[in-house]
Amino acid sequence: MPTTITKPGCFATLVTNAEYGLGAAVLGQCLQDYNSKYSTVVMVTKNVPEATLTLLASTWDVVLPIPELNSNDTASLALLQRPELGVTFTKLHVWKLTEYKKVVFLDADTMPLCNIDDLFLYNELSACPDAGWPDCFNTGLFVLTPDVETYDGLVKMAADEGTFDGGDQGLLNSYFSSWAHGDIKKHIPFVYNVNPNASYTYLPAYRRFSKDVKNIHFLGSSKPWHYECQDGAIIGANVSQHLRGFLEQWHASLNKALIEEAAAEPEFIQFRSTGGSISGGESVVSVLSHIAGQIKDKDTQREKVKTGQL
Ligand SMILES: [Mn+2]
Repeated sequence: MPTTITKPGCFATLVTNAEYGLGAAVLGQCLQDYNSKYSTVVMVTKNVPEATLTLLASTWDVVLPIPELNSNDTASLALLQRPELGVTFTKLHVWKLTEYKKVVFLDADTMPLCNIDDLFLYNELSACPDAGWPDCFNTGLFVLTPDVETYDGLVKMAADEGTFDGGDQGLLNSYFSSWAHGDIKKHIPFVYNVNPNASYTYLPAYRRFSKDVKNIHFLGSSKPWHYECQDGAIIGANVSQHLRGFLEQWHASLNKALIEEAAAEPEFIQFRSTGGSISGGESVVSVLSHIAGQIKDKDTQREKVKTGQL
């Protein structure tokens, strides 16, 4: 009988486009920088461009292509009738990573500020309270046990009942509904999932505890990749001081990931030989815009292929 090798655990995230790819590159880079002893798995869908996959391969242990919808099982077929749930459904794939005993899922718009391996001490389903409605957990970070039965149960619930907020957070809170008033050991401290965009209603607590923050979650529509950063400084006046610091840290990690990537890719070596140096601030911005341009070109190309323009 073959032995099933079960690995202790992994950090996982999901990337469905080039922008979130930049976010995941930073997340993977931070996990590496803080010497996580766990494997890292980035799940990618078919829309993710080549340049992004290359960048992710240098910052994550495993780049795992997953289907957006799996038409091989009945529960999934029911979901096909509800295309608005596509991305939600895709995130559920994390329950299929059954070669791992435990997974810590992190959104691609999160940024650890230190080693967060202690999250593996928690059991399914552990998460932090949502700042908007603390009786719900926020699904930007959660601890789970991969299991196909749970996956099927989640898919069935999504197909039968939908999700009350249109996303994965509503669905997961309905499925793991005992979280709010059940085992307090499944409540992860808020410092593991802090939104720096929030204009805090409890500012004294922010002042008192913000130095203990372990993981930043850039919630909402404005993401770190929407800000321009030059010579290590965020351009733009309407950014609060604490958000500015985290954004600059995010861009510094992205530059680090891009420099390592540039060093490994012949086309970037060519870029260097044409006069660009990748050690200084300004030139790092050039490398970034070079890669961003390449990502955009490939996306446009792909869009044209899809719509038959090319
Ligand atoms: Mn998020």
